[in-house]
Amino acid sequence: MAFFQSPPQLQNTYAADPLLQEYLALQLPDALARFEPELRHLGELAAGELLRLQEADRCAEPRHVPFDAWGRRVDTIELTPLWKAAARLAAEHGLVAIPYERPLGARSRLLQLALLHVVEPSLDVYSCPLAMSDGAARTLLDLAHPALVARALPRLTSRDPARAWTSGQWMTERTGGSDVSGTETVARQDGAGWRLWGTKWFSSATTAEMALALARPEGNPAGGRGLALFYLETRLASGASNGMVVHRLKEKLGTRKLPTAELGLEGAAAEPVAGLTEGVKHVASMLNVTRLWNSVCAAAGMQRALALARDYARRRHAFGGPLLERPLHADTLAGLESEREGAFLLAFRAAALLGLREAGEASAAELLALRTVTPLAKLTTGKQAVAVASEALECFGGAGYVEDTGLPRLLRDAQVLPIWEGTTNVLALDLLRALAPEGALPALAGELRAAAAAARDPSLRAPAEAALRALEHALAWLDRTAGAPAAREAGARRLAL
Ligand code: MFK
Ligand code: FAD
Repeated sequence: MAFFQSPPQLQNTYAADPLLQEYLALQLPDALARFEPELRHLGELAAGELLRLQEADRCAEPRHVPFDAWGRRVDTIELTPLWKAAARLAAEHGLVAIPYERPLGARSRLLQLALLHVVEPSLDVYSCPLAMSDGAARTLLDLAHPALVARALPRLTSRDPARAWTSGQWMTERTGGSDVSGTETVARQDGAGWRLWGTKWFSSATTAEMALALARPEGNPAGGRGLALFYLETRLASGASNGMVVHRLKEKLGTRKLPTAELGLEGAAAEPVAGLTEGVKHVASMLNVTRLWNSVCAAAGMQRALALARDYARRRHAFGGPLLERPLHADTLAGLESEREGAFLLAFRAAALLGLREAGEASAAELLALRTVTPLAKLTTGKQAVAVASEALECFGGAGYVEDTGLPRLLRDAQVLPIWEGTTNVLALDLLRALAPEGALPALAGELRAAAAAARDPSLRAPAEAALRALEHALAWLDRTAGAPAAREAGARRLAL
């Protein structure tokens, strides 16, 4: 009889993730029993119904319809079926709402991101609009604009799919995404309100109902500080477009289900969120939340790739037995597992610190640690995600390179993680910025000391102790480069990694 290889199978993504279970048992000992059925349910969907939809939907892509049949400009975006299911599921399970409902106080972020971790790789990057919605909610609250909070927060955090909104984050322009100081979008006063004119060059999830956007109020000076942060809704009450046109959707290497548009703002009505300057500083709350999501999604993507590779290693035989019994293949998988465990723990430490801040329970040292751990987590896990996805694909041999196995998507979707929300270099420079205030380095050292002390098995203290030694070197290096900004910038990535 001819041989046919049995394909990799995914198990319930909560039940088959011992690290996640152990972590939650440690962090939420009093609450896990209450939320475990939901985690298990999402794990079942992720490995079952959603995965089947994802596979069936593999070749579907969002479509931009610029005009209706009668020539009217409509700019609708037709989404893929999985995206519609993802929008419902995300609202119903409170994937954005939980940290604002705060059922577990400071630990609510852990619950939210654990649910996300379980299901995210089966949502075809619907995490992108969710991350930006969470970021927008956090930003409106941090900037304390009561009217906008009252209008948008109930929508962004709604558990009713018919009421829930998502938000865009419109920063990048043709002039730059890392450096937004050359932003060409202009805000012009129109009576009591403002209108935006310009082009946003990468606008993801163009279907969002609102956005936070950078623009330069007319007459403001050039440079970053002359930008302001604006709130706008994408449709008017009539349903007509709020002065926007979709020029086209980008044709991208990955994230193919995510509509990312080149967007024209042609007099879009908008409202300043926090004054008429300092837009970059004001959008920082959003950046820090979406960077956290990026880290958790990176860890989740690694776990997905690894779960499939591990299962395949039991099914695929070579040289007389299953691949899993070949010592070198088993060692390769173990290496990947340690990468994903590190990524998971780093991302969730950032989440825990954000949760403390949001509950008003963070100490001064924890606030400083949050500011450094967030870029560190984003830049590290983004790089790991690409390397792990690449190695995991190799674990399938040629099958990993063949589209209808569904595996190449893992690598394509991972490749965006180090690029958007700040490239590796930009985040390394952000780390220098975050380390500048007095107390930041001791706060980071405190994190590592706590990690070393918490290790139950003494052999597990070694990585934290090694990191502490690295931090001492970093301190010495920062001292040496105090008067040499170019050397400091050149070494920023080495320092961070
Ligand atoms: C998988 C799903 C998850 C993710 C989905 C997301 C999809 C969306 C995709 C996107 O990519 S959206 C666009 C994301 N864009 C970026 O991430 C921009 C990358 N560039 C940077 O982050 C630059 O560092 C930055 C634009 C911030 C540099 O601008 P400036 O004008 O040179 O900044 P400057 O002067 O250093 O900082 C201005 C103020 O902001 C300073 O405060 P002060 O005025 O008090 O001194 C900074 O300290 C503050 N700041 C900057 N970054 C901050 C911050 N504060 C807190 N946290 C930060 N991260
Ligand atoms: P550049 O800034 O030109 O960077 C080019 C290279 O220069 C990079 O390697 C970078 O690390 C390096 N570099 C830049 N500055 C420095 C420095 N000072 N020191 C050392 N190296 C440096 N943006 C939005 O605003 N909203 C969105 O919804 C959105 N969605 C996106 C979706 C996708 C799929 C992608 C790929 C991008 C999206 N972006 C979005 C844009 C994204 O945030 C930017 O592409 C990113 O921030 C990098 O900006 P850039 O493309 O202009 O690259």
